[in-house]
Amino acid sequence: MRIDIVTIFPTFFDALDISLLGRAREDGILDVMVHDLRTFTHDRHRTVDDKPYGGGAGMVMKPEPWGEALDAILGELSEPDGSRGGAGAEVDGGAPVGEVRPVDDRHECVAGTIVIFPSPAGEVFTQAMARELSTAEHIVFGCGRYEGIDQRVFEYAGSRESVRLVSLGDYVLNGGEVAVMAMIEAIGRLIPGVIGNPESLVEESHEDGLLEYPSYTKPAEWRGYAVPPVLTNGNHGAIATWRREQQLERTRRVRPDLLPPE
Ligand code: 6GU
Repeated sequence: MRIDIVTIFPTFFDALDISLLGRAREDGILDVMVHDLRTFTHDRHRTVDDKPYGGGAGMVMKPEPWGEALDAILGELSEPDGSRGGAGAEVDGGAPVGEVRPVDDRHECVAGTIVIFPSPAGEVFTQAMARELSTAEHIVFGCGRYEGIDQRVFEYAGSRESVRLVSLGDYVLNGGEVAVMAMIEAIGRLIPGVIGNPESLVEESHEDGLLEYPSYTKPAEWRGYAVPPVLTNGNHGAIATWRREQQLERTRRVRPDLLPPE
């Protein structure tokens, strides 16, 4: 998978060299390129923001550097008839910006390139969305800062490729960088070959719609706390039943919203 990230804080993504994803990059499974949005400016101060039309607090990211960055990554529009010029710029409909598409279908695949703008105004990122995006050939992440990006950037990007606005959840971050790191980790670890033991992916929180069961290792007693006896008896049927009960009890207690309506 190829990933391009556009940001005004490129060093934020230095951490991608570490650990599991760093290995995937060395192995050629993941090809990540980070682009500094300011390299697509032309003024002395490398300005990326301006005051909002209509007034209001904060600053808005200007469209011109974003347009140039997207053209550099997606390829220039070379043909006057509007057909696509650049590498990876397959005609893919260009879904309307912010359109909510079904993500709970595990078999859905992403053809070609998708452009993702992290935004608290987007659809919420889920494990199902991570699974779907792990099938993409090419993901472009556009990290906004300040009060947001000029709306026309989303429309232009949507004229080139599929675009989605994606939120991590119902709270506010200062910019998209932390959200993109989280999304890349969630997506990257689902790409075949990134995780050594794919079976470890199966029994995780959210993969079966429930939270995961509690885990224990030696010693059997520690500081007066015992491991639940069912786990030490070697009865695999009883262990499976107990783990399922624990998953259901935990999910009912802290995440009842994940359970089907009764
Ligand atoms: Cl994706 N971006 C920002 N700025 N804030 C967020 C978010 C994204 N998701 C939750 N809060």
